[in-house]
Amino acid sequence: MQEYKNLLVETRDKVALVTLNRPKALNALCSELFDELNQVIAEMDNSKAIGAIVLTGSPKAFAAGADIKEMCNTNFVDNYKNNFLGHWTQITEARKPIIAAVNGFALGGGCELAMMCDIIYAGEKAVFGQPEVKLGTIPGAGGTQRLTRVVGKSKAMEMVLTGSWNLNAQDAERVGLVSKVFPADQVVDEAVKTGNKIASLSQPIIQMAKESVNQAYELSLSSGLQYERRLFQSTFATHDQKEGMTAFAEKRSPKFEDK
Ligand code: CO8
Repeated sequence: MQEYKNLLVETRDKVALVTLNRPKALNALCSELFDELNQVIAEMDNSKAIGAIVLTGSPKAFAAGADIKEMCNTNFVDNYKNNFLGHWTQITEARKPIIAAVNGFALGGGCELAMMCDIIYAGEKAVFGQPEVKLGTIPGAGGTQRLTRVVGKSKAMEMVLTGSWNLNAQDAERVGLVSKVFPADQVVDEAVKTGNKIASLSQPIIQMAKESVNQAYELSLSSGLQYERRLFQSTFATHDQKEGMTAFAEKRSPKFEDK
């Protein structure tokens, strides 16, 4: 497997485990790290051997935000011309499910990166926050948008406007930002377990299910329901739908063939 400067990549059965690895900067998201992340996610998304991706950081920090030192002297015109952060949301285009396993700080871009994933598991000491206003800027990759849709206006405003009001793991689970909280040393293993459970199912069906859930953030209810129904109907063109339902009727485990 290719070596990366800011990432560690390993496979665990059918799951790619991608670990942000810039410990001295608490995994601050510099451009090079993000380029590598986009590259590895695209590669895993296209790998037949991989059915799900787990993204994690260190015990102290999932990621403490975009790299402040790298961006502090950039200017508006260059950022605008180069569409700064434009490709940082590329991972949301992955077809395979991505599970964030968050320990420690998930601040600023770190919180936004976790929210770009499909499922978030958190360790008991995880902390989610959007401190950008304290740096004289605002969230730039979903902190005012994805966060608001999940936690609602009042909590999102409190987090974004004060910059110091953070959600701990338990509160993040209560409001639905995080789906489960685990002891810190178990969160990665639990995420990998869930990833392998997903990877054992039919990949085209999982892909359709992810695509349909994501439309809930883009479409009106009636359009979303229509989209869902069409994809549901499409599943009946697959081998795996026939196999899944036949196996149920025959009281045996299905053998999905990803077709
Ligand atoms: N950028 C660059 N370096 C960082 C960052 C960061 N975001 N966070 C920490 N570091 C560095 C520190 O400078 C320090 O380096 P050094 O040892 O060379 O001085 C090292 O990491 C360790 O950090 P601390 O000594 O500060 O560790 P503490 O345990 O004392 O504090 C904190 C931990 C509370 C997390 C603290 O480091 C902190 O407040 N960090 C900044 C958090 C922040 O403001 N994040 C938001 C950044 S702006 C942003 O994310 C914009 C989002 C844009 C979109 C991104 C798309 C995904």
